[in-house]
Amino acid sequence: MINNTLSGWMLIVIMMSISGCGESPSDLQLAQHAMAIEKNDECHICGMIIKGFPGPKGQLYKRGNESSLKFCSTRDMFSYLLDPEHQHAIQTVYVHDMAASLWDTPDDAFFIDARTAWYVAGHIRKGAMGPTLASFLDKNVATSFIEQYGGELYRFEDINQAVLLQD
Ligand code: CU1
Ligand code: ZN
Repeated sequence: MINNTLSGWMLIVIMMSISGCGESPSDLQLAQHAMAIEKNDECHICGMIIKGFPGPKGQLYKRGNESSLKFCSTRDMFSYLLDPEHQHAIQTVYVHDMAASLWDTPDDAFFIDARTAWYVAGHIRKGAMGPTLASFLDKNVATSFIEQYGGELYRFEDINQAVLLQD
């Protein structure tokens, strides 16, 4: 009985420190985790239902936000992200690691940090909106993707409108 009460209190104390009681929201380390793409989620750019289309998806959090914007394709995500109006407000960005996924059914357990991912543009595989960026955690996997499907290798910061528009 005493033990139960004690551990109950400890749990409350732990939970208070996790949720950061008393801090202002701007001080909080926001929980901007990669979320699963749900059945009815629509692409923030084109409005398509995201699920059921091939190719890697993206999602991002704007600074200070706790819900992510989701995109049907890495291409639509980058066109949002490269817009000068949004660019500086973006905090966290995720894309699928296609090494761990089938192209037609990307697995939401394998979202990775988009800023450190490797990208292939100009390959022959199609995403939800046609040509798209294939995204990978591992450079070697990206390179073998190129051997099979063509295209060129890019880092996050090298991607611009011209890269997005190539097919
Ligand atoms: Cu679309
Ligand atoms: Zn879209």
